[in-house]
Amino acid sequence: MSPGFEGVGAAMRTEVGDPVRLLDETGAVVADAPALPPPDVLLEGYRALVLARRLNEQASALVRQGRLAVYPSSHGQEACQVAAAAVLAGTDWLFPTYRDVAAIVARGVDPVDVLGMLRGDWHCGYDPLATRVAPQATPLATQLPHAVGVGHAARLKGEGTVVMALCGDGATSEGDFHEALNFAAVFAAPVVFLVQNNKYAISVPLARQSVAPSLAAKGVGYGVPAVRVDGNDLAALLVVLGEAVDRARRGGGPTLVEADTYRVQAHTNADDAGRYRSDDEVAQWLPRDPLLRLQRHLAATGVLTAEHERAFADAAEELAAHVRGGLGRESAPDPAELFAHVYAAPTPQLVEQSALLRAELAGEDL
Ligand SMILES: Cc1ncc(C[n+]2csc(CCOP(=O)(O)OP(=O)(O)O)c2C)c(N)n1
Ligand SMILES: [Mg+2]
Repeated sequence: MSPGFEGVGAAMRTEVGDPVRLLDETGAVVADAPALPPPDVLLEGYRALVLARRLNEQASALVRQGRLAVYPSSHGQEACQVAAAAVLAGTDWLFPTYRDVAAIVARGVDPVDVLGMLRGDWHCGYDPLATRVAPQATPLATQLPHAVGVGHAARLKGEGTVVMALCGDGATSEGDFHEALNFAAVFAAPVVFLVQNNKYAISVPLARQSVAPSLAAKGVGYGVPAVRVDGNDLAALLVVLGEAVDRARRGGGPTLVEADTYRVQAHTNADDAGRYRSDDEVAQWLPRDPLLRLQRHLAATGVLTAEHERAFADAAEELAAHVRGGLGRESAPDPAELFAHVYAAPTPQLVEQSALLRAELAGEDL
């Protein structure tokens, strides 16, 4: 037996520990909690949550009005969305999925531009380089190796850039997730992987997705420090993600953060969640709502006043009106853009096809 060997039990230990939580469901600070973020940071975070919730509601309504093709709502996951954006510096990068519209907007990108993709106007309605937000990835986990590449390149150039890479529980079964983790670990890439474990991959529940002790445990095999956090506790998310970002910036490499949350609504408007889960299950999560929890905490500690609530509600309505106004206007995408940006230098075939389309659109006799 080699020195320090503690037995098979210790060698096999892959548990990451319970989710970090600072506020319980009533908004009270839990016993032995680490220091909370300052009250002004939490108040600003609550404002961002109110806006994110309103954005989710407005976008879902626009689908029903035929103004958006589809909307994967992050209702119930707004704390993850807000925290992912809040802990980043302007020079950092965010790599979002289709479900992360609220995180992109919390980072400061115009929601009308962001929602252009889900209206079907364009692949990406904002400038990724200017905003430092990668295009929303719909193929699961494909954004993760890209995120690691950007982080690794920044490190090689000596820049202090950190990359926040988002994905869902289902995406942790994809090869890209594992390759990204391994590469990030070996090269100490400054990447924070935030897995929003909302318990479903469309209709597939977590229990049919993975029997790993936790999704964070998947980091252990790659030597990536991993932590679980209550994904409906904005205070805990800000602390955990903030520490991971700081460590990455100092050259400490990647972190895998698993946020314990819940997809309150259907996968998208095209899904009927009633076919695979019970109303009782959903009802259990409603009191754990991230807005409610922080509101209770801030009200009980005298930080949140009625004036704040009014101002935040007004700001949320302003945001919703802006989204309605922008998406209410008909867009006129150029069909020939179909061929743009497929390759840095278009192939001869694409040039030819593009010319044919332009000629046809111009009414030329072909
Ligand atoms: C590579 C790939 N396989 C399958 C799909 C179809 N698909 C779209 S969303 C989804 C579920 C993803 O679940 P999860 O990663 O938990 O993210 P969530 O939708 O819950 O945010 C699947 C299977 C896809 N987009 N990409
Ligand atoms: Mg999921």
